[in-house]
Amino acid sequence: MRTTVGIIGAGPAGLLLARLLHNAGIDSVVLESRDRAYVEQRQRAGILEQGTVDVLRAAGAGERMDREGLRHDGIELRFARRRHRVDFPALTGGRSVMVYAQTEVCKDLIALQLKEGGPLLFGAEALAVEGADTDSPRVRFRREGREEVLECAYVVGCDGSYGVARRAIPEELTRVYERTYPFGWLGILADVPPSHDELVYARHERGFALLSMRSPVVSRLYLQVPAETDAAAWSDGEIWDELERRFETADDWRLERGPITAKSVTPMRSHVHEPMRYGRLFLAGDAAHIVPPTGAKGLNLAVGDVVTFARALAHQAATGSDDLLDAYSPTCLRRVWQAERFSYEMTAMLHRAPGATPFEDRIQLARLERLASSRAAEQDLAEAYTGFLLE
Ligand code: RFL
Ligand code: PHB
Repeated sequence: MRTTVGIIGAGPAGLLLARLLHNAGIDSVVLESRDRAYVEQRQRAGILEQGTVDVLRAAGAGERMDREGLRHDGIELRFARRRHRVDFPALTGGRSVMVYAQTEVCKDLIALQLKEGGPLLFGAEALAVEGADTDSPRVRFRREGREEVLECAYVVGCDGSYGVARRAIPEELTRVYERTYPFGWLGILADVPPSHDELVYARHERGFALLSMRSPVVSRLYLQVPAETDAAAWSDGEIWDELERRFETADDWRLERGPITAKSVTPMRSHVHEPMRYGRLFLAGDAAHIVPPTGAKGLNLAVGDVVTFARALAHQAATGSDDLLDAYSPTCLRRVWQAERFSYEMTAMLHRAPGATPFEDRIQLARLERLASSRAAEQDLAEAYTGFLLE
């Protein structure tokens, strides 16, 4: 099998890249190790930056998002039983975000790809990328028990944080920056209308909590828990009790309860792999970088990477110049490090580290007080939350 761009992974990065290349008249083949149902149901991100929304629309993948997505013009910060709203359009000259789940973005892109695009092979597991430093890189993969080879002009590793693509980059050229956190998020889906019409990020002595949503009738909620927590160790009643404590306010706000339909724990990690390119192999999305979910940046960064790659390759095809391909890694890494910084700071501001001292608690509260009383501080958060893609 032969193609121009071999794409490993059909998460948001790989699927959107295939669509952008198709629109630019460049052919590709997507290899995905899991089956379609698994990819469409994997619960993850929920917030799309303004720039991501614009990209999906321009790619012809925004129709259902515009019908069913919920535009959000702010978030609430909750601390010391107080509530503070951050108004995005007022602080950023009109920017907002969209609540539209990653599962839905993937479903829309898969449907488009199968209808109009090139091959998207499920159950096709990439085993290795070979010849990345030559003009004809190859992906060895296994499908239905048989080994096959995909011959490419370029390979893009969109295979997530446990993928194989980055192993093809020699270790001596690689630098990894990493931080693990001593806590994770216990996330639930519940069949109950969200108790607030915008996301609520809560800082509490017992730990962080987040109220999000998937639709007007489905809530998505998270609790900070110690790393290595088993989700099954928490009963539904215990989860609701703990959420109620952490979201508590001085006014009469109430948390509505409902049946919990899914429950899982996500570890928290910051990770950057540099460079994001070796020869004709490019890394995009979680394959190159991980952020803790507090800033809602992971999916949006993946979109930024593939937009940058698709533009660079279209430029190469039109002009014969490799300039933009050569600039891929530094261009992406500038945005990646801003998102790493923002996600790290949001995490530090809102989570309670085990063993935090009273001094550290006070500093955290002072930071939140500053946000609630300084337009400049609030504006910095609003700009970062609504997006780096536009910058
Ligand atoms: P993905 O989605 O992990 O997709 C990688 C795909 O590659 C496949 N694969 C392979 N295929 C073939 N051969 C191999 N050898 C392969 N190895 C792997 C996998 O099966 C998979 O289909 O990476 P991608 O496309 O880079 O997308 C990244 C995003 O999924 C991720 O950054 C976000 O979900 C992060 N994230 C959030 N991001 C946001 O922008 N906003 C949010 O609100 C947000 N919330 C979250 C999140 C992530 C979370 N978790 C579970 C980590 C909330 C949570 C709880
Ligand atoms: C989500 O809805 O899953 C979500 C929202 C905001 C975050 C992280 C996750 O910061």
